[in-house]
Amino acid sequence: MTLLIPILGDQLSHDLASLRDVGKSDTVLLLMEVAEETTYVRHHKRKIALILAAMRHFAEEARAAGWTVDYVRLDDPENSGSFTGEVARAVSRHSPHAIRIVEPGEWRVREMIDGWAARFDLPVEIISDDRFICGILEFQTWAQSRNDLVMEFFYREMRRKTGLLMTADGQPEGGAWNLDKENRAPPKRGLNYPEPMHFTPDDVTNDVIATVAALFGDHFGRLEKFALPVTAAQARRALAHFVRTALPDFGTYQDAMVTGQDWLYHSWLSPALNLGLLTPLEVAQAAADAYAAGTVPLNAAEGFIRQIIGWREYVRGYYWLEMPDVATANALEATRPLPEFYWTGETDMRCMAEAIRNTRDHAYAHHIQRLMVLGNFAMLAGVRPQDVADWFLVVYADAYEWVELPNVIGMSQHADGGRLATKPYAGGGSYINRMSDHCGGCRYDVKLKVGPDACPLNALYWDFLARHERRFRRNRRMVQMYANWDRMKPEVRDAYRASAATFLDPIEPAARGWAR
Ligand code: FAD
Ligand code: DLZ
Repeated sequence: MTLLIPILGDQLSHDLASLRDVGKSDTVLLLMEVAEETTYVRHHKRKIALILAAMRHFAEEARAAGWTVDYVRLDDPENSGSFTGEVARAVSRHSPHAIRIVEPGEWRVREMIDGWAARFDLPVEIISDDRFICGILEFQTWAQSRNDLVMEFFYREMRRKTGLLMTADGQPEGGAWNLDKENRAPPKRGLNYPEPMHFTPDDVTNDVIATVAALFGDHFGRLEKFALPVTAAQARRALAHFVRTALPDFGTYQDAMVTGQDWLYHSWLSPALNLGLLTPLEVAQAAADAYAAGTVPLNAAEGFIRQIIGWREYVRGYYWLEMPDVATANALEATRPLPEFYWTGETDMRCMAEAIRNTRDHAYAHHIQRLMVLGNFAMLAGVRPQDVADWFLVVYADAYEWVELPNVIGMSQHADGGRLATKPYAGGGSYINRMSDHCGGCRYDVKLKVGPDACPLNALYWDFLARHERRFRRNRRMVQMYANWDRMKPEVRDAYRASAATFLDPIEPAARGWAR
């Protein structure tokens, strides 16, 4: 009697639910490097290297722990290229009596797995992924009990559930649930930015890097200077390093952007978290412990914990609640193709060029770059949300559809019509100028409103509000914006709209084949 346990590339946790309460001697763990996963979008080279390196290290560690591991490499001449094809070959090799697997992160893969029982004529047990703090059904129950899906209320439930930053009598530590108002400081001169912990690739990782360079050399992004953690032990060191060096200032400067500073006080832990090298609970607990020890202030600990047990859990629940329709949602009826400069970085807008450089070099950009620079421009310009979603899925080392899609379609493009965010995250040049040092060195002048030398975001912002007036005018959170628009003379409004069109019309659309 053999039990076959497939472990997917983002399930690299030694305490995975499928591995509990099974005998090692009659179980085979199956890890599969497959072309369908490496190319269903043309992922950033660094992202593929990270996942394959982490998979190979995980397999080595599992073998050392006494498991029988069947590992299929990309260069195996018999490799069928898909999860289903590789499970079929493993079924022939091992004749299992059953298959057991933790639910996958993506709808696409769930549909594949749902077909396995009939296809292989075997019992297939699909287990909840309890690395998440909130189960899929638990989120659905919460959502059904509410008129709207406000993250803040979900987050409070997660604080109560985990007990993180809660007093003994069930109140939020410090008296307030959310200290975001303290977390919007612009960058100051003279700040010291810590470097995240870098890890020198070992032979296993170098072998993967060579394979990726050979097979995926024409994919977007840099592979050089790969330094990400690829094991749970490394990821734990990276977490401890972050808590010590960056977390104390994480809250205050969470929304800041500085030219040449690619991480500021952010953790860069999302790649490790999303692979399963760290659990959300241990990451959040480390921040709470640092607060309890007096080494980080409350606004930092609370702000960071909110991202993990609030936003991260919330978007995962939202994904499974809203799929599959949310993948094609386009409430603002945006039709423009993604501009080519998202791939080349060749734009005079310094904020955009800097965010794209960071993305190309590290498969990383921090949250405000993703939301208020790259996402904001796409939404203001009316780029088709599915083009935007493809780009985000390709370029970030932490991008899996369950977390990328809600952030793109819901949070950044407002393409779900406001189900996730009550107001579009739209900003003009003055927002970028306040929160970054980019505008000083930009070829465009942020103080100019219209014309060829004006920051394009200024006209794009008003053009966006004008285009979507019917939808947004009655939004309580946008009353002030429309009051400002109403106060403008008609010729000023026309000048904004003409300036936006003059900027957008010549933009070159992305060449086909960058993403898919
Ligand atoms: P930190 O700023 O240090 O935050 C700590 C952790 O909180 C992150 O590691 C992450 O796990 C979690 N977190 C913070 N914000 C979010 C959020 N909105 N949703 C989910 N988790 C969050 N995150 C991904 O993990 N994968 C994606 O593909 C992804 N795509 C995004 C696309 C857009 C348009 C936007 C606006 C955000 C996206 N995010 C995504 C969320 C967020 O930007 C990243 O999690 C974060 O930048 C990762 O860097 P970090 O680890 O340094 O984060
Ligand atoms: C993203 C990715 C890539 C690039 N390659 C693989 C792979 O070869 N084998 C694998 O098991 N997983 C890979 N992944 C991650 C999967 O796409 C991910 O596990 C599923 O989408 C479920 O979230």
